[in-house]
Amino acid sequence: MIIHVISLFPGMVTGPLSESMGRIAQDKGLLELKPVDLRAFCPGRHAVADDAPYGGGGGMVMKAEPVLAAIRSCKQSSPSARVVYLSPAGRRLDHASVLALSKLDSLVLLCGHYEGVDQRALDLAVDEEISIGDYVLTGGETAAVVLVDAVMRQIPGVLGDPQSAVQDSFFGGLLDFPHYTRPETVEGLKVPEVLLSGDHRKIAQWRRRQALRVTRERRPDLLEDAGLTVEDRRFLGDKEGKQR
Ligand code: 4GS
Repeated sequence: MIIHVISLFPGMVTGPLSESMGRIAQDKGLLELKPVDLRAFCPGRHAVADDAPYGGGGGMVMKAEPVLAAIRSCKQSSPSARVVYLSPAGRRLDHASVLALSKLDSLVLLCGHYEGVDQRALDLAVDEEISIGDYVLTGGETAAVVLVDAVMRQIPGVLGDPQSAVQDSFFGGLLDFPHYTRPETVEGLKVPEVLLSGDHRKIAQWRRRQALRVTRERRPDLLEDAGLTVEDRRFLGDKEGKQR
């Protein structure tokens, strides 16, 4: 997958993604991150990227022409790329949209700084706006890192163990079950006995039930779409498949 990242501070995106799984995904050739320095598309000796807003008020607005030129230069090498602008006004990122994005060949991520980007650039060249949550960042770069991180781990071959992407939270619509590793006792707290039993059927059932319990406690809203089995419902004490 090719992901172009257009930003005035492209290192804010390439830096974090050059470590850990981002490094591995790129070294394996499964993710090609292409930082695009918006400054290179700003004209004049001072390469001005932003200007005061029409209508007055505080802050600065990123100029339309450099943004349009940068997006079009990405589209020259990736004509079918989907252009995404990271913004709190976008549709909230969730597991379903991450999965859908991971199936694309190429993406262009536009990261705004300051107050935002001239609306005309968005109207002309952006396919979709995506938000990573209801809060305000200083720039779209950290949001782009979150999006790329979540998307790349769904690309087949990025995770060493393909089961990891399948088993984690939100796959199957439930939160993750608790995990334990050595030693058997930490400050008096023991590993649940069943995990030492070697009985894989019982362990799978315990994990499923823990996931159901944690999800009911913390995110009961998720149970609606989790596709619960009859056995799941029986465990939750939900005979009619309704009352919880
Ligand atoms: C987000 C967000 C964001 C909005 C960028 C104000 C600088 C900032 N982007 N999800 N201008 N939340 N962007 O806060 O994506």
